[in-house]
Amino acid sequence: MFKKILIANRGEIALRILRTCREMGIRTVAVYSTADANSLPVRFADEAVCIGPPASTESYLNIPRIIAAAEITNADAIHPGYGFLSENAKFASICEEYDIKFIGASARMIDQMGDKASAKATMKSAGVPVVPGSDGLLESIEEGKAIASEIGYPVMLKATAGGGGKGMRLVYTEADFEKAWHSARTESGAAFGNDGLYLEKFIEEPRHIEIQILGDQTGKACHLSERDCSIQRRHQKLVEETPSPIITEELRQKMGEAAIKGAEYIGYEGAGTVEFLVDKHGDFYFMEMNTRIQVEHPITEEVTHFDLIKEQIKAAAGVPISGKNYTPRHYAMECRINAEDPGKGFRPSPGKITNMHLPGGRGVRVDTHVYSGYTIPPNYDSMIAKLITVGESREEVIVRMKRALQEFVIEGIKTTIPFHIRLMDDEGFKSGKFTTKYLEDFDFSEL
Ligand code: MV4
Repeated sequence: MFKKILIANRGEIALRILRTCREMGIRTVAVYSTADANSLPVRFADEAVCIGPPASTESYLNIPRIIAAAEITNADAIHPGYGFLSENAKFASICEEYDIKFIGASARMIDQMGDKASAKATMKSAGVPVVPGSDGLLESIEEGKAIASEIGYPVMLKATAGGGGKGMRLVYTEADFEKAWHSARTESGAAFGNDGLYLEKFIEEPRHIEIQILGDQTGKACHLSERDCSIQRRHQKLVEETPSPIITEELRQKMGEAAIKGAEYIGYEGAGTVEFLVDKHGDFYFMEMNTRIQVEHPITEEVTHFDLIKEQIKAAAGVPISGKNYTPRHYAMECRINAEDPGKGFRPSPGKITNMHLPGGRGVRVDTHVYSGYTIPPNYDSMIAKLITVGESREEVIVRMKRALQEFVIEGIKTTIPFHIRLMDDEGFKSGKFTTKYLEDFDFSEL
C-alpha cells in the first residue's frame, strides 16, 4: 500500500481524499495556491507545499510544480481528484516516468476515452449500444449531409474533443448543416485545439443516466448501479439522485452489463463512470466515459456503503476488487451548493462567509471545505458544498433534503440553496418525470 499520497486538488474533494487517506493510515501532502493558504486541506494534511499564485495554470494545472512537490516530499502516489489534471494523459504519463503512481486511469485510457469519437468507436466494438451516426470523424460537409439524410434529421454535430456541450450543434434540416458545421468547427478548434467533428441522431428529451463502475488490475469490473443527473442547467449538474426514478431493475441490469462489458473490453482499472442517454422508450446509448472520481460520487457511497476513494486507492495499489454488482435498496440525493446567485442567472458570488451553520441529523451528509469566516476566492469553481441525504424512499429523501436545506445557513454570499428549496417543492420534480431540459422552463424569479 502507498505510504504517502499527494493530493493534486483543492476544496471539498481535497478534504474528501485526505479523510480517506487518514482512515487508511496513509500520510498526505496538500499542494495549494496562495489563494488557498487558509484552507482546511492545508491545515489538516501531514505536509503542505505552496505551488504558486491563484491562477490555476500557475498552480493546480502546473505539472512541473506538482511533480516537484511530490519529489521533495517523497510521495509515492498522486490523487488528482476531479477537474484540473484528473483527465490529463500527459500528467498521468509524467507521473509514471517519475515512478509516482497516478491514482486514476492510465495515460492510454485517458487518451482513448478523452477523444469522444474514438471512445464511441471502442464502445461500439465492445458491444455497447451507441447512438446511430457517423463511424468516427467526418471528412467533409458532403459526408456529413449524406449520413444525416440517411439517419434522418434532427442530428447533432459533436466535437470529438468536446464535453460540457462545447462545439456541439443541433441541426434540424440540411439547409442548416453547413452553417452549423463551420461554427462547431471554429468553436471546438478555439476551445480544444482540435476541430474534429462526428455526427449523431438527435435523441429528444433524454435522461442523463450514468453507471458507476470499478475495475481492477486483473481485468475484472463490477458496477455500483446508476446515478440520474438529468437536473442540469447549461451543462452544469445541480442535483443528482440514485436510484433513478425511471430505471427498472431489468433496465439497470442491462445498462450495468453494458457498462461492465465496455470497461472490461478496455481493461479499465479503478473507479470510472459510463454515461448514457436514455430516451423515452427506455432505450439507452453510450455517451461518454469519465476516467475520474466524479463530484456526485457520494450518493453512490451512501447507498452501496463503498468508500469510492478507498476503492480507487486500492485498485491503484493492485488490490483485486471485492465488489459485486449492486442493486439499490436505499435512496440518496445530492444538491450542489454553489456560491452563485440563482436569481441573477447563477452569476458567481465569491467573498467572505460571515456566518455559517451546517445541517445535520439523521440521513444527512455534508461534504464541504468552507467554514464561518472563510473567504471564497474568485479564481476557481463556485461549488462550495454538497448536501447529501439518504433514506428509505425517494419521498423521504426529498422531505429530508428540504429540511436540511432550511437548516443550512450561509451568510455573506449568495448560494444555490433557495433554488434547491424551491425544487424540492416542485411537483414536476417530485413526480420524477423530468428530462435534461427540465430547468429550461423553470421559474428562477425571486430566488
Ligand atoms: C446528445 C443529446 C441528444 N442527442 N446527443 C450534452 C453534453 C454532451 N456531453 C452530450 N450532450 C448531449 N448529447 C444526442 N445524440 C443531448 C445532449 C444534451 C444533454 C445531455 C445530458 C445532460 C444534459 C444535456 C443537455 C443538453 C443536451
